[in-house]
Amino acid sequence: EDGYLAWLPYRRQETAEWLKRYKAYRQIVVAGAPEDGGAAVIHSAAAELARGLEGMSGLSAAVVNAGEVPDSEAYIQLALFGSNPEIDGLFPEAVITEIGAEGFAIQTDAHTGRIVIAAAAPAGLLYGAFHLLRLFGTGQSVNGLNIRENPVNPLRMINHWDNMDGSIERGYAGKSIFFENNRFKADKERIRDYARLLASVGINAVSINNVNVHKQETLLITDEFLPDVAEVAAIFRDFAVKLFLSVNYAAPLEMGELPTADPLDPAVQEWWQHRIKDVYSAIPDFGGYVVKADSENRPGPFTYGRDHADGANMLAEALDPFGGIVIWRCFVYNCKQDWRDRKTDRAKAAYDHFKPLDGRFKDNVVLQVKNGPIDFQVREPISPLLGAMPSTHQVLELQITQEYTGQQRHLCYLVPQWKEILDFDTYLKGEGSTVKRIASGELHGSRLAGIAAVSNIGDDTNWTGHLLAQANLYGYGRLIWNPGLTSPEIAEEWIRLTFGNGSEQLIRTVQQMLLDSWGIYESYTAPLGVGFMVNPDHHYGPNVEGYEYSMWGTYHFADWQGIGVDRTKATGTGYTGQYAGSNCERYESLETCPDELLLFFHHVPYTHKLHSGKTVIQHIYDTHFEGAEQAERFAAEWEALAGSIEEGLHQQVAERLAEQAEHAKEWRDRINTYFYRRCGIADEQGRTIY
Ligand code: BDP
Repeated sequence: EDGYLAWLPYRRQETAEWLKRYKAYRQIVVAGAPEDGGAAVIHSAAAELARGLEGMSGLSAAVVNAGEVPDSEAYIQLALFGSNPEIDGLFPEAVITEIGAEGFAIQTDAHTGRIVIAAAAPAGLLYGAFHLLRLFGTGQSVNGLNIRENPVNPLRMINHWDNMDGSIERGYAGKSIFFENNRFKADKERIRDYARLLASVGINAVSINNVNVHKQETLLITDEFLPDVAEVAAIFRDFAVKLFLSVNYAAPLEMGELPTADPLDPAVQEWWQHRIKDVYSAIPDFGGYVVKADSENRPGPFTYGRDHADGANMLAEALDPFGGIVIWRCFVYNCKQDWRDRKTDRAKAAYDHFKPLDGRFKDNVVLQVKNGPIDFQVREPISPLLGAMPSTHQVLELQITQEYTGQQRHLCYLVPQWKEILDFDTYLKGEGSTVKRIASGELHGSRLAGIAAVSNIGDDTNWTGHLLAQANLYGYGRLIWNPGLTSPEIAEEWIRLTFGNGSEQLIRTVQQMLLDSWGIYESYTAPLGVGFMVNPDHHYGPNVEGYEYSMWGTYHFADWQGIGVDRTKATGTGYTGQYAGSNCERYESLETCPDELLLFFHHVPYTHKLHSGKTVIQHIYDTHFEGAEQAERFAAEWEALAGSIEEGLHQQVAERLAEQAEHAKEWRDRINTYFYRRCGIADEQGRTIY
């Protein structure tokens, strides 16, 4: 056992009860598969069912023809609506209309015990198959099933930050599974396994190269690499995942083919049209381009005095005839700012750049907005840009890779963080204008919408380095399919599928560890929403002043009297003014600003009293002592599970948890000592501060 099979090991179910319940289901029948590409997706669905049932039951299972199963036997049937009148007859008309392009219905036929998975299109059958396997795998009843599911978010995407030299920007689990030595990897088996993993949690789109597009990756859209891109796209296609590429905005220039990349120059427009035609002849269902422009030294339309709408629309125009889209990132700010300047606020940048452009983007452009205004910190407020452009399509961007949350050496289950983000009320259209309704496109009636997130996988055998970090990839997919699922539910599913149903103690212990982990990580790192305090560049480990005198715009302004960034309208940068409704006042006022974000919005004395009743400085001391203790508790709790998990798996996690416990102490001591020396205020409990 090495974790390679992730949550799809289809472990042999040990109990007699399980076998009694499910062993009848060993034959899979496909009714009415289409001739075109969809047949491959249905094949993936049927093959997965056979594989899963065989693994779990320890008995043979197979895909068979309809005629081969006697009517009296229970079997699993995959069918597209409209392909078979008998199947259509099983579902009320209303159900058939309710199921969208990617949704599915699952029903148990009371007479025969047959389970029917029905959908409007092949992708739905694939998702339905994985859903059913999840029910089997977590030991739930399949009697009288009456399930109807549609994904809440239309675009459910993973962004890879993989470079063609094989490295991964912000990757913590080995090298790229796509590239090595500036080419595609010859062996693509692993990509196929990855595509299965993605499909199993409902992901439908993937971009395979870094948003920072360097010289070699610029060539991905040329004849040199299009055959490889097409091969990879075909693998993903079998699992209903659409392929996208990140492109270099200055490609025509960098490839030496034109003297400019000005989006309003007809030669540039023609150049892109030409390229895009080539891409679509290689990959007819290509998704489109992801673009990071005019950000962190990447080229973009600003060079030519054009704005982001000019820039995005030019690409959109060229993609439109083929049904492609442009995913234009809003992570745009001045990364060369003077740290002495207290008025320029990086947090304000995305809103200031993009909000005025609302209504100017073509209909096949979608803006990708990071969840927070700064950069994937353990705690940030919600980006005020989300939902603030009612006439523009938007997708929410999350980060699965744990760049600022312990780099997959620390345990940090991010689903609770994402849930908070999705449940946040923006008040943009009155009460209930939550981020999840913005992301899904519902709030503004947006055609292109959804969620994208930066991948946390690499070629480490267990995909994510830290085995328990697999729960973040799993949880991301499950949560964006249905944001109504809870963090404990998702955690429990993942644990049961990964480790089996054998030990209740294991399930409860790991579940609680996952659920506590984000809060614990937050407690021993940067306090009260202030962010950063990490080592520059690689971002691992504590360094309170690592970014304090740099040009990246990420400061905490700690001095001997106080700490925090004044972002109020009254006396600060005015960032709070970007929020709608009562959020603006809530953050503006010290009385109502939530404790956990206090230092993001306000500069306060160390003696300022939080709502919790503690002073800021005592809160810092307490949380850091407690956090380090909790990290130690993780290691001990995991130790106690030694007998109930395969040794290999147990060992992997034990090593990481030991490192976390040690490293949490370093965090504790560096942060506590820094603040103690700055302010000279003793810890009320007299603990050792160095
Ligand atoms: C930051 C990363 C950087 C990325 C950038 C981005 O540190 O490596 O290039 O975000 O999102 O979080 O473009």
